[in-house]
Amino acid sequence: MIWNEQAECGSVRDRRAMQLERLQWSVRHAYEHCAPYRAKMIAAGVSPDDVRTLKDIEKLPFTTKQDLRDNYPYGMFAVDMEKVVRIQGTSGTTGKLTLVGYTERDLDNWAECMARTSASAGLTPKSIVQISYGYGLFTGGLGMHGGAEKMGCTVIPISAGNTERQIMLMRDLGVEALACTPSYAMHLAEMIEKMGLDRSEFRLKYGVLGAEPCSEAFRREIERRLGICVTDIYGLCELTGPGVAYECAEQQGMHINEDLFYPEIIDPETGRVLPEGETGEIVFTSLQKEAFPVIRYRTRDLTSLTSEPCACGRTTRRMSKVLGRSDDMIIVRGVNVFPTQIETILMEMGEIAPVYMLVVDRKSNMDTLEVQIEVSQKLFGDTVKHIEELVNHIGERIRTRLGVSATVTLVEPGSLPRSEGKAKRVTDRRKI
Ligand code: DLL
Repeated sequence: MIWNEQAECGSVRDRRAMQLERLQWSVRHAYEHCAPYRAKMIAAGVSPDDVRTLKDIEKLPFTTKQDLRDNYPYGMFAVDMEKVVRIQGTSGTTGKLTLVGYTERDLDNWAECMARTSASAGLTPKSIVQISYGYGLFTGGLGMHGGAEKMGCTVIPISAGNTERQIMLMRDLGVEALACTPSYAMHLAEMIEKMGLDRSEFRLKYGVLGAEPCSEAFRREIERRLGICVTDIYGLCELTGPGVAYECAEQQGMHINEDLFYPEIIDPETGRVLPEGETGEIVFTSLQKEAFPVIRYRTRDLTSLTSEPCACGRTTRRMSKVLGRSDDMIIVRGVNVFPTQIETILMEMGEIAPVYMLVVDRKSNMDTLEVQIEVSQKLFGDTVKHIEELVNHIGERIRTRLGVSATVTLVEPGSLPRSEGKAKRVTDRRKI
């Protein structure tokens, strides 16, 4: 189902004209009401009057996480506090929190984005939705909540945690859609199997799963184990939260809510704007945000854009699944490795549980990479010879595909930590 024909399926020409008008408003709004934006534009020798075409956006300076940190907590707000009705923040646990604000209209726009997202994932006003994203400063819970309620779904705001109770409610209430991170969905699937419950006792059909990178193979495994269709959703609190982009049933990348967010892909090293189709860092400019406008915000997320038509009928540009954050990328002896690349290899093996941890260390000035993988219960009782073969095979695939050698360690089922929110896939001991 399409929630907003005009915004999602309208003509591209009309959309570009609307984007330009909104971009001009947004840049002026930031310049006039937010001192750090004004200072940066003046230093770069540009003013809002210089934005005459969409391409002129490239004249504007980038905004980084550091700018947000330097102006913590209210320095980047562009309206009086009496207009700010909500504060949310990042899920990050290190360093200063990133806090953002919303006006009433910002919240309406956010709920609109999430209603589009929910409709695109298959939800209808009849759906019962279990929201297992965390509620609180993290935008997952309240973001999904606003959109699902706006579309008229029955919402269960259970938040993350207490997995057994989640499963009982899911079964007893006939939940049709689950909203949480992919890693938590996988954990729920494992627990359902462990509790000896049968899938036929559940009415689950859809998963609205995002907030962390997830390989295509990991998605398929969740779909198989829970018997659902999984759509990916993307966002970050700096821009609003979830709902910046969302997949449709075609599962061919995420449609960007282009009436509200203007995307660009840049080379993370040089800052040069890259042509469509190339992979780089996605940068967003908000087009209507009042309380917390963002101009060319560097997300650090690596992806690519396409404007190829999509079979669903939406005409918005799509971003591919996020490969990872440039700061999640580990560099092992000069080779760039993303957890999702290792995940793809592991998932192909079939015999291991989809739970793993990459441990990077430095011994005698050499980087080492250890891939710890949980074996499945079935394999746990298997012959030593078979297990050795499996270990060699995984190591070989990592070496040939990624060009880096790794020690593969199989660990007992259930021994690696499970996450109720975003999974931690890397332990980098070099930084300790
Ligand atoms: O994670 C917002 C969100 C909540 C998105 C629920 C989707 C679902 P932050 O806590 O600010 O906001 O973290 C934002 O998470 O820059 C990406 O690195 C990562 N991320 C978010 N969605 C995806 C996704 C929320 N679908 C950071 N795939 C972003 C990969 C994602 N990474």
